Amino acid sequence: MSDNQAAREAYYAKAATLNVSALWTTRLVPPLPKDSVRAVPFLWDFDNVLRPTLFEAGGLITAHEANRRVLTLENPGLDGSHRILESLYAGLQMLLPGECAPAHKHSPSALRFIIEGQGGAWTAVSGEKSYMKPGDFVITPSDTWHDHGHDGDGPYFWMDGLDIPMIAAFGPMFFEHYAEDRAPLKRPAGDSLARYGANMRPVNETWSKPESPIFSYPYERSREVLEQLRKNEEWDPYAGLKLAYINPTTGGSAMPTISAFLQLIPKGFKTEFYQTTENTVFSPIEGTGRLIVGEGDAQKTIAWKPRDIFAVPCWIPYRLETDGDAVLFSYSDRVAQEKLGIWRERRGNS
Ligand code: 1HN
Repeated sequence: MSDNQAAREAYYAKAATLNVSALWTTRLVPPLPKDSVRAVPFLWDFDNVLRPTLFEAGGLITAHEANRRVLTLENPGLDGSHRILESLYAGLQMLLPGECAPAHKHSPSALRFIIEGQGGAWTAVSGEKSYMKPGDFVITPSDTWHDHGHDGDGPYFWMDGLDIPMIAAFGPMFFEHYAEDRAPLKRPAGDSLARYGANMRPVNETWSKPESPIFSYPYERSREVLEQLRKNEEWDPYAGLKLAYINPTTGGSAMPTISAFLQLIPKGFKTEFYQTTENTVFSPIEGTGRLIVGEGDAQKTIAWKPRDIFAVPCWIPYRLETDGDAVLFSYSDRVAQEKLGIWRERRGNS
């Protein structure tokens, strides 16, 4: 202890009253992410926890009354701050037949990943409906009117992924309700995919927005691509076969702040330990397996099955192993980190 410790303490107390602090008393920039990242690896069980808990809310509140009937996935390390990981929001939404989730828009961008549903539910984004099926990846760009409806049978469940914590870090949170429940339709269902989803584009149309012009990426088509590419048997030792959802006009990420992926890990394959600065949320679609995450005494094995949702924080070493063939959807903040120049990965011991 320094002999002028009391004087220093008095100084720090005075500094606080002047709206300054002494940098040398803080650990503002620790040496490694393990000292800055508070989120922990965690899995939410769909069949046994999320589904029944959200289904129960169906008897308590309508989608219309709730605006969005969503259970937010709270990372146990992040003190109920409505984040699944440092930079990402995740929720599970339920829509029942005949319900209306009314039109609104906001500055955060959203993705939906459909987990359960027998057909008939749709989301309308910027005046275009997309009918949703399990495995589909759907985007709602920043500041676009969107509402959801359900003309079919049985409950629908989807995961909502948003960049809310990133927008909150900058500040500009905007949210607006549309004057009516439904925003007007401007184009037929499937228009955006027809226009931009066949390796073609309307010849005199320009597209300069930061997000993909395609609202919905149907699972059928993405799954078929994995099946074709598996014939090459060229497996990435750290990921199996992993494809990114893109904006076809740029080749970059479908969303400007969130990257989304579909991944096939073949039967018996074990990915090798991998570290990345990106924060990743996974939802398995087909197959069962395990996430092995962390180092030394803190290493954990977390078993997953279809429809579960699990989160892997920044820079924690992890690997995936599967029983049979497995297909996983995931989303991360990779594209945002790349734009900021901070994205890193570590393969093996390099
Ligand atoms: C939102 O607008 C939706 O439109 C879902 O379905 C989840 C979570 C936080 C803020 C806005 C939706 C959301 C959300």
